[in-house]
Amino acid sequence: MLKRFIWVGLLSSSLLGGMAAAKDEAPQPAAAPAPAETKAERDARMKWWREAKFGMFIHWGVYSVPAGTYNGKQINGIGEWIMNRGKIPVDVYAKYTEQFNPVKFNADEWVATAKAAGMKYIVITSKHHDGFAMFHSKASKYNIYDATPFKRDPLAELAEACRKQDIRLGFYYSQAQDWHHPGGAASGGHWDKAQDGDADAYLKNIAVPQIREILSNYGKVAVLWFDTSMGAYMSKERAEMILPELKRQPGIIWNNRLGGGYRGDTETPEQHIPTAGYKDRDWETCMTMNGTWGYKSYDDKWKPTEALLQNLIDIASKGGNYLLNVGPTSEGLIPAPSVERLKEVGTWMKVNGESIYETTGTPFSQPLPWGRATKKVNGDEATLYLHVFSWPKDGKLAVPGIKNAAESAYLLADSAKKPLKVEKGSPHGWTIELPGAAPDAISSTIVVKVKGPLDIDQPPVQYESEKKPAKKPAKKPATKGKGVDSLK
Ligand code: JFZ
Repeated sequence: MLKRFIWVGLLSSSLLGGMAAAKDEAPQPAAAPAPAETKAERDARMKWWREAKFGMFIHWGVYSVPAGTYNGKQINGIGEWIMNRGKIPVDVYAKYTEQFNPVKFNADEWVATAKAAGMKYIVITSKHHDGFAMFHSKASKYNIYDATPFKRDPLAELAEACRKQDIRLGFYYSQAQDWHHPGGAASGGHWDKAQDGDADAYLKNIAVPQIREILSNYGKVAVLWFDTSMGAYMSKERAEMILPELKRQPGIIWNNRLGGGYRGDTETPEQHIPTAGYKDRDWETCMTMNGTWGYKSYDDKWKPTEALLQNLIDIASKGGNYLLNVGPTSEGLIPAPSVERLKEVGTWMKVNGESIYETTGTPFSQPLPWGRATKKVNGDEATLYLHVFSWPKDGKLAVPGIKNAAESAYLLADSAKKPLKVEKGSPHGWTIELPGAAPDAISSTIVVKVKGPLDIDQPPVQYESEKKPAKKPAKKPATKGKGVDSLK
């Protein structure tokens, strides 16, 4: 009896610990589905995504009309949650559609903005938790084509622009939470009788048909980004009403937030960068540029370009992707501070993109005091990219533990590739001699070519997914808009 008690205690504390470590991700699967493809097939399917490294997240919907203010009051939390946080009645919120006329929306410009920033793919909200479809849906009139003066289908226009500019397009779809259609789930529970209804009917008549629409009517869809499974709401049976629809897009990549025990293709750490990435799992950190996903007129806590760029480099050095968000206005414009920052990121990427795209994570298991590293390994040859955030004052960059000889080294910003002197340390490591001034104020890249398999004397790395469960489960911060996916 006692034995069993201890066992249960251990089990639940390790479960909780595991959840705390993976706090932003969907609950781990009870039973993962049998792999339907070989590793080689999976690698081929994931190839473009793994090489892309950098994408644009777009949260755009009717919430851009209230833009954070309801009844003259600023509503706390992330902008796209205003209906829930403000407990706005369904019919009152639906009235915002009358004012939603984003005539300044220009799909070509949005895609060009993403492309110039160095982004390779876009993921846009086709329907967020507020239940409003940003496309011409036949399954519900509550969509931008039928319910607003705009009378256009932004997803169709974006799909066309992405095709023209060679950018991959993906859709976010809130499959469980829907605060408009009867039977949809709502974090914290329904606040309006109009939301009550049969969940299976909601799945059958709204979510599944709309997922079918977005996967059928817009050409190639590269990514399906589910969100907030709402624990028991998205049961295995309900998830399996949705899953067959994915077959409409061979090669599609989907994330770990469907629910029902399905892990999907990608982990989705949100608003943070894991300390060492995930072993054997693809992952993508999604992040806002200010404090909200959906537009809020008064949120101007913009992260400096330096932070955005160093995040991108940090993520690449850990083998992940960066899905950086913009929240366009109800006029259809990406806020100027976002555009400005994306331009600056693009300027850096033009020079340094080679050190990000198609790279894999750092070969060093320990943090480098001056910055980060990425690499490309090609058979018996490797290229190391050393990303120097803090330029050494004495002009000497210490690279610890490496045993390989450096064949050549140069600054990526130097088109002449003037060789840098690399001195061998004892017993291992290099000292690279650098010019006095950093070529880039935020991060300068040094390219080092190496022969033979990389050989570094260092302790083993500990991945995010291998972390020991905490003794005590970390208490979840009671921040608004957080902890939703882990709601059971
Ligand atoms: C979800 C959405 O609710 C939010 O509006 C936004 O779309 C974001 C990208 O995803 O937000 C979440 C989901 C899960 C957690 C936190 C916020 N979580 O598990 O901590």
